[in-house]
Amino acid sequence: MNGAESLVGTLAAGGIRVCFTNPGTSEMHIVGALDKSSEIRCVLALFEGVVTAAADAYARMTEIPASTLLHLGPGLANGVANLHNASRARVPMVNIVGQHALTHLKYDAPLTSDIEAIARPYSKWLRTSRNASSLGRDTADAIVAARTAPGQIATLIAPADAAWGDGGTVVSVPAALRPPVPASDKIERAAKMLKSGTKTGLLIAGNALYGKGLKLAGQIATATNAELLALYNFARIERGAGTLPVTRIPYVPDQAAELLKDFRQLILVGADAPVAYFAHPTRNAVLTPADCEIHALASPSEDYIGALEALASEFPLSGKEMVTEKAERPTLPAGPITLPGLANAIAALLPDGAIVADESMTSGRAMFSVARGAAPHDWLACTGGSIGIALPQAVGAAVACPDRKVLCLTADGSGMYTLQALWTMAREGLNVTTVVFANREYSVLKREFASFGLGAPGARALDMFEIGRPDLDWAHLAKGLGVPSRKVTNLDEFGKALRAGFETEGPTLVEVVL
Ligand SMILES: Cc1ncc(C[n+]2csc(CCOP(=O)(O)OP(=O)(O)O)c2C)c(N)n1
Ligand SMILES: [Mg+2]
Repeated sequence: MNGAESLVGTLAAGGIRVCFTNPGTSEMHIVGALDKSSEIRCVLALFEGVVTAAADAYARMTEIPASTLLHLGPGLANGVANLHNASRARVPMVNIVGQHALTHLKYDAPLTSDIEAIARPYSKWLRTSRNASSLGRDTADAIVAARTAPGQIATLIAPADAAWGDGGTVVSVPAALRPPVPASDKIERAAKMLKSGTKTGLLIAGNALYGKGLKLAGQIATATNAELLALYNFARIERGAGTLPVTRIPYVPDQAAELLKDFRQLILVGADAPVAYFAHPTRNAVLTPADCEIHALASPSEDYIGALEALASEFPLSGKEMVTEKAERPTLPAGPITLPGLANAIAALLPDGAIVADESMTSGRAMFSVARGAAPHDWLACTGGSIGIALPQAVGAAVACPDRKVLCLTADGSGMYTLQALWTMAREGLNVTTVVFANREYSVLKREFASFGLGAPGARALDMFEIGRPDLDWAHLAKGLGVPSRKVTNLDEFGKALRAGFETEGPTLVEVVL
């Protein structure tokens, strides 16, 4: 077999079932090998930023890496912003990036670039294959690296002559190893902190925010009165009626500091200590009080669930009932569009088991808390602050979980970075309902400008914050990309359109004119 066939065979042998792709000439033999493989579903996206965010969300929902297929340096570079978000989400991912035949590099042909230099900042594992006989082994190593806890981005650069050359073999991939449980002194210190009676937060991340991990964290919180916290930029949280309440630290630094001001102890499980997204000339970057003791119970490369199991064994519930979110669906609002009204409508109509990909920005600040008592669901956030994630995230979540409804909440500015995702939703018939909050501006940037005391923005600044003139017509853009859509101007229409979206097979889009 040729190298490309060994690459694809090894991906399949390593349990990879999906490849989000945007290939080019240098990847043709890999395309040929994918063409013959019935084990890997290929999902084409029309921009690489869609590819990488879709692979990210797929991994958030399945804990299994997706592969990507990207064209040389420029293709990879187009995908880098959402690779940044994926690296912050700490997900597993196997990128396959084509390279010219090694014999071709000396010509410095137009598409030649330093691919390793582009990949390095976002790849915990990076290798350029040398020849066909090494491609299978390199692919297996990439999968092992991607699955190394908590999940890593592995980038394999596959030269065209390695792909078309003979002598490839499919290499078996060892089962994923469970990461190490933190040393006992780390667990003992956390237990001591929790027994002290001081106000303590358990700041959890990764797989501690859903399933077994969240239940264990909830047991500890119930038994000790600690509060479960998540960073604003969490990857995925299981929430809604019957789930364990987790408080999200707000984005706005003053609000975050206010929330955290009484905590004297913070125990981190896979999470970083909370800091402001940006520096400010006069405000603290660190969001916890100066005298707050911070202890990393489990670092990102350790076993969060193992750590929580060990800690929970010190805190039996002893008959105490776990506090869970009460079912609380708001009544469906009517009348003019308001942000609370939109939040209530979404919480009222959210289907059981929905996945919410949230980049609602300033329009959605209240949505997360309003939906706490809605039907049980998973919520995906933007982990790295690089906007343009939610639409492709919805693609990845829908491919990962075809039996669940996906709600994509996107602001109009953010949505424009990766609106090509709508085409993939249409092409693949994905059950995604997209809501676009069309406020015709980069609203958050106006707020940021004000937060620096820069006064009223002048005409040139306003031109950088306002995205009207011309107004984006999302309903038409969606139709042009194959997604049925509606523009709504009041809450009655919004409720109807949202409900219809959830009931429709395949994607729909609702443009909310604000
Ligand atoms: C890749 C990237 N480019 C630029 C920015 C800077 N930025 C942050 S928010 C924002 C605009 C957000 O506007 P929109 O999505 O419409 O949300 P709104 O603030 O209007 O609610 C921009 C340009 C960024 N975070 N990431
Ligand atoms: Mg906007």
